[in-house]
Amino acid sequence: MENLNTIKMENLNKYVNNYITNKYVLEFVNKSAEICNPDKIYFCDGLEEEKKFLTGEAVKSGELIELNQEKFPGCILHRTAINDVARTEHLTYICTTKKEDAGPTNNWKSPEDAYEELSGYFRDSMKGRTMYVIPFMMGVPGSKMNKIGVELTDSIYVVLNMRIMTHTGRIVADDIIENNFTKGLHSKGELNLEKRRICHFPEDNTIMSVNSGYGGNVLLGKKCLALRIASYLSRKEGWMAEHMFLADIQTPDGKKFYIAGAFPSACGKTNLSMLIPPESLSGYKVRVIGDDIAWMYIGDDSRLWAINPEAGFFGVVPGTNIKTNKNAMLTIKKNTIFTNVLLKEDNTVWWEGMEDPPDKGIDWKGDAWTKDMKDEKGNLVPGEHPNSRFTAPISQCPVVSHEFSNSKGVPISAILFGGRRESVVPIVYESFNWQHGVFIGASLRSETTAAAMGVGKVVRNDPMAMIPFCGYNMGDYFTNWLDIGKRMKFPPKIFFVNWFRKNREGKFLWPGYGENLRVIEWIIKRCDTFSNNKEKEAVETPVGYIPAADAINTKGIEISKQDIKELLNIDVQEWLKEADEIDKFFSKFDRMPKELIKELNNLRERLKK
Ligand code: OXD
Ligand code: MN
Repeated sequence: MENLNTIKMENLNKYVNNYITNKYVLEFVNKSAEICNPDKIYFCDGLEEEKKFLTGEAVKSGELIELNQEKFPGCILHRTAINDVARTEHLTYICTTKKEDAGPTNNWKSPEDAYEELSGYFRDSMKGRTMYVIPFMMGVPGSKMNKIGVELTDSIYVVLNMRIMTHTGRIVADDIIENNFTKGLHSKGELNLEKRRICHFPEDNTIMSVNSGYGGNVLLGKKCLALRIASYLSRKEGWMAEHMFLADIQTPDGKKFYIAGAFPSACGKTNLSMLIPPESLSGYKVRVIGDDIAWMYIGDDSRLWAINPEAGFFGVVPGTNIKTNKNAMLTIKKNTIFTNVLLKEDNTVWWEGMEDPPDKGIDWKGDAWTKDMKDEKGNLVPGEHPNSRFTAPISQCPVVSHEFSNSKGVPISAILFGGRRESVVPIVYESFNWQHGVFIGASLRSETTAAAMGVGKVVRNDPMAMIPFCGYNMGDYFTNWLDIGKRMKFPPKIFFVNWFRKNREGKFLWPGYGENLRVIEWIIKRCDTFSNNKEKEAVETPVGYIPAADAINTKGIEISKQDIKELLNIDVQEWLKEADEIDKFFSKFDRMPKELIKELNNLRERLKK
């Protein structure tokens, strides 16, 4: 093989199972091997036998625990290091030549400095280990949106996750044309938090991640490629890469609506995308297309179309149970990787709320655990980590939409932005138009969750739920949204939803979960161009349209008129303060589009009237 001539014999001798001939891929492997110095270089083919073989290796080394195969066929458990349980946003960088291209919301390093620092951390990091080469594809087979990457990693956990989350192996390798792929290099290194770095080089189409083994930091197809690198590319190429679920909703009279929704991490995208309709709305069918990422483009019909570039769910475990999300529970009964949950004595898994607690087990840290164990403050010790996860194929979900594998994607009727807000923000409101909708997305604020390490619980600005994931200057990102709007004749309507509003006693006002379909029903009616009573169902307020008094169907739930009123309440003084917070955030940007400043001024004027 001619291409192999360029590769040092020393590295060639390490090759196992190589079937790749693309010279650029081999060059990348070779160069990375020079630095990381693995014992072996194994080319993943993605075949079923390989999964068995790698799982066996990882079970032998203790990286994975095989679960009870009768009760959980094909399932395994992994425990991360205690200092490595969530995305580390403060150690995540966008490395562009000019600092202003990363913008005020990203950590920045110059590519030169970053490569130099990283080569130190990667030096000999794979000594005594195998480097796994994973060709992967983000997208839907046959879609023109697809992107290809090659991830090199020293973690079998990563290989097995990537097999679920993306399309990997031989079926992908043939599609790599020349140098047209994202290069991803990952090493667990020493899992040293001080030396952890998740670096993106959008100008070089490269990602480097070191000293972490946590999914969001190391499954490089997901947040790193499908959001950060893809968002950068989408700006150049005129499309959008978004942190959104995609759901297929069928009304009782058979109409179809596809909705996309951007909520920050751990705010219920997975639950909403596969919810079970309550009895009084049982004529509806909700089917999932995606739970985390959407790639959106303008179709020939001048509407916005979307695909889910992922093949798996990397879902949050706590709060998932038969009552809150039966479809997720059925999805994760087989071929699932659990991370940081409790291991029971019968080699099955448990987490708070899943079912009655076992008497004892081994907790996520690997320590013996009993159900009445308390910490120094007298609180019960949880068996699982608050950001424990499941990785499972989307195809296993009982309500997977057949559109999941449609390479064209689906036309979007409504975009939802959502956040976790105890007060101020009503349960739902609708924008006046696309530009105002972009403003609503850009001013999204939400309480932080356990999905990111070390941010505490605060309300933070999280435009379009993309603050941790936008791979370039967010001012330019807003301009991209506005530009896309200008290019569409039939843009989707844009809404904001907030399931988390509380009353004065600190209790949630809205039951949430499946009942959220009641709000979705109102949204759908607003999007239905053939519905003749939509005007009657909404009231104009300074922040947008809200449902009229009886427009949300409450048949079958106990909720007082007063609570509904509170859920829809817009307090002018609170909103003026909200506008000040938005203003403070917007003023960080040199590149804030003037249209959004105008929208902020308009909001203030409407509130003052
Ligand atoms: C995720 C996240 O894992 O947003 O999806 O953290
Ligand atoms: Mn996410």
